[in-house]
Order: sequence, then C-alpha cells, then structure tokens
Amino acid sequence: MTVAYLGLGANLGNAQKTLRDAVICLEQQVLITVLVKSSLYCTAPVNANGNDFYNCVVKIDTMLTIRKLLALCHSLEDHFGRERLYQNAPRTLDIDILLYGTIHLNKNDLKVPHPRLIERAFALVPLLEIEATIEIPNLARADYYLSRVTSQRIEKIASY
Ligand code: PH2
Ligand code: MG
Ligand code: MG
Repeated sequence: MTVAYLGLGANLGNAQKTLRDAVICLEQQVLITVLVKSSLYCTAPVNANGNDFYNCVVKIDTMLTIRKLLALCHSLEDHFGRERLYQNAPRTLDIDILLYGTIHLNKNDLKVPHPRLIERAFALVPLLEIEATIEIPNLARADYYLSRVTSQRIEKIASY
C-alpha cells in the first residue's frame, strides 16, 4: 500500500459538484482508500484563463502502481467530460498526482512530486490543511514554500 496525494481542479461546468462527485468515484475504487479530504477552495486561475477554479486535495492509500493510478486519473477526467484543447485550457476536471509515497519520478509524461506543487497556492494550501508537516521528497517541508505563493488568491469555501 502506498500513501499518495491527489490534487483535483475544475473551472468549467458545475465545478464544485464535479469535484465532489469525482471524490466519490475515488472512494468507490476497490484499490483505493480515501483517507482524508481537504476543504474545497475557490482559486484564481494560475497561468490559465477562464473562470475561477475549485480545488481540493485528497490523501489516499492505494494498491495501484503509479502508472495505474495515473491511468485512473485520466479515465475519471474523461468520464467527467474533459477535453484537451490546449495547455491549461478551462477544464471540467483535472486530477494530478502530487505525491506518491516517497517516489521521485521524472518522465516526460509523469513527474512526481508534481513539479509545480510548491509554486501553487491551490495545491499547497489544501495539501497543508490535511498534512501540516508533510515533507516533499528531495525538497523541504511543504510549509516552507507557502510564503512564496501569498499573492495567489485562494478562499476556503466549504469543508466536506
Ligand atoms: N490548474 C492548472 C493551471 N492553473 N489554476 C488554478 N487556480 N487551479 C488549477 O487547478 C489550475 C490552475 C493546470 O493544471
Ligand atoms: Mg493540473
Ligand atoms: Mg493534469
């Protein structure tokens, strides 16, 4: 079993409902146990256009390999109508693997820890809400990076 953290985001359609439904889908997976869910946050788009995003982070325990977990994330994105029109286009659902155990992977199609995790309030703040002292493999404690993202608008809108 591996503990992993997934970042979910959406800014197209009924984004709040999609995030909640996507977390339910994760909870229904046989090979995944959802351990902790962050609050939902409303966040300003970062290097993206379109509406404000809703974001959250979930902590899971999983028997899936990192590749199978990535495939599941993509299939859930497809299920919720994700279209990949251009980079960072508005999306109905994005699920990113932020951390997978202590793995450090740097492939073209999969980089874990997520390389932009420490630059993005919409990932860092919900992650720290559920794991205040978490360390990022090969880097520092996640809270160390918070002071760098204070200019990014983020508002907690609902605890689950
Ligand atoms: N995702 C991106 C790019 N920018 N901005 C916010 N606020 N939330 C996101 O989930 C997000 C983003 C690429 O995946
Ligand atoms: Mg993303
Ligand atoms: Mg993604």
